[in-house]
Amino acid sequence: MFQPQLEALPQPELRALQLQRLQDMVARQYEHVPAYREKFDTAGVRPDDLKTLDDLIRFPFTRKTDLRDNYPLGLCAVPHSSLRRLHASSGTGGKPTVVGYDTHDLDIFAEVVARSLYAAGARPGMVFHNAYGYGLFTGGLGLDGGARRLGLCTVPVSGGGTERQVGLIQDLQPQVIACTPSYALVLAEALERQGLAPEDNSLKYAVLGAEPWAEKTRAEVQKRLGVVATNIYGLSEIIGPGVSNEDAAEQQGSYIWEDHFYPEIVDPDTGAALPDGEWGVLVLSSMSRSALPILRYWTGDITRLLPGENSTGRTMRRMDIIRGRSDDLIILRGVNVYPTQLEAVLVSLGQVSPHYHVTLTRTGPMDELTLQVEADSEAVTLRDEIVRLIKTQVGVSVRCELCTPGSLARSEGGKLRRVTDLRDAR
Ligand code: DLL
Repeated sequence: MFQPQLEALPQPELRALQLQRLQDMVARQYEHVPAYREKFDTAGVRPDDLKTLDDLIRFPFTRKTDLRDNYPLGLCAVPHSSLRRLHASSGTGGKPTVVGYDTHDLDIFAEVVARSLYAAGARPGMVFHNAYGYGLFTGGLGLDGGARRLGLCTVPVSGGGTERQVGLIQDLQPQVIACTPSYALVLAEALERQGLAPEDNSLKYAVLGAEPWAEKTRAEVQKRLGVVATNIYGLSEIIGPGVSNEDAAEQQGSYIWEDHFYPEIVDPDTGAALPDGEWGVLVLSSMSRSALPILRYWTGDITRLLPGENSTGRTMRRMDIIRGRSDDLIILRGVNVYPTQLEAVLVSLGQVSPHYHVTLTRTGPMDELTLQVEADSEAVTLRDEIVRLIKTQVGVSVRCELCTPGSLARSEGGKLRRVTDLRDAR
């Protein structure tokens, strides 16, 4: 552990710390953020109603629309002159979401990312190939700050320029790499094209996140890059990467750094609290942020908290992989489908590359899902096999098109949009 005294804090102390930090946060929000005061008044709650952790459910959610309605910095709880960095989401329609950090927030950011990198296998003195985008996206600079805190030597290569990345990996011999899982596969392909076997590269640990990925993809990345791959999760509204990370020796769910981020799982339709172990929407409160304290943020990410003992001695709860976003959910003729379920089927087949694209169309009242995958030949039997497996394992009928290897869009280091929904464009 990077900070054993905190990561293994006895649970009663952890709960007491969380309560105290949440109480401080709602008091600050009520006093310094008019939009929160209004939300609390509308919900009929006051800061001193938060007497136990169970009282939290009486407080309102914060949603992406709250950040947009208060664009750019209306939810900021400190004078703007104390801000030291701004990040922004790319904003898929509408205004981007801007998040501000003061010195204290940047310290927390570095601390939780350092814990994450340590859990992922990184150790001081290692060389770190950071292929997350530097810039307004929190990935590049976020991992960078944590790596410095941990004592790594960072190669800030950022996203894109795959051939150059391969050259840098060969020349600078990094042990740790961070990028999206889809980009890890692109790099694996590029290394293979150069005739480099997995054991011929220096990489040992891969820290992958920023987009949903299936467990089967982990096996693929580990095999083809010769690494131990762990999941890093986070979102800019809460801090950026480093809300949680798996332990490399365990790979059984990501530890949420619960002294800073308070997790809840709620029903996607009703918002009602769900017990540990049940799948629902992850809701997070950033308890110790000073510039942008966010209460009960509706992440839209579907996961569950993993109950039970762990093998690392940490006392913080773990979360499972993100099955998808509540708004990524494809409802196809009444069946709920997450893109990662289709991905899992493809990867299990082994004969197709794990690059795929989903297009949703509507003919009359019927929704159609067309899955494009890359395969070596126009093998009809392979196409039929994919359709059959998706029918039996996911429960939906889809159309499948085989495409020439290399023809589908690749990740350039950023997030890859795998679904095009044309159903409303009638
Ligand atoms: O993606 C922060 C990040 C950077 C995380 C680098 C990990 C590594 P945003 O751009 O605000 O922040 O996007 C946040 O991305 O709500 C999830 O839907 C998705 N996401 C992030 N990490 C994972 C993951 C960064 N490990 C949104 N698995 C989140 C699945 C993820 N989805």
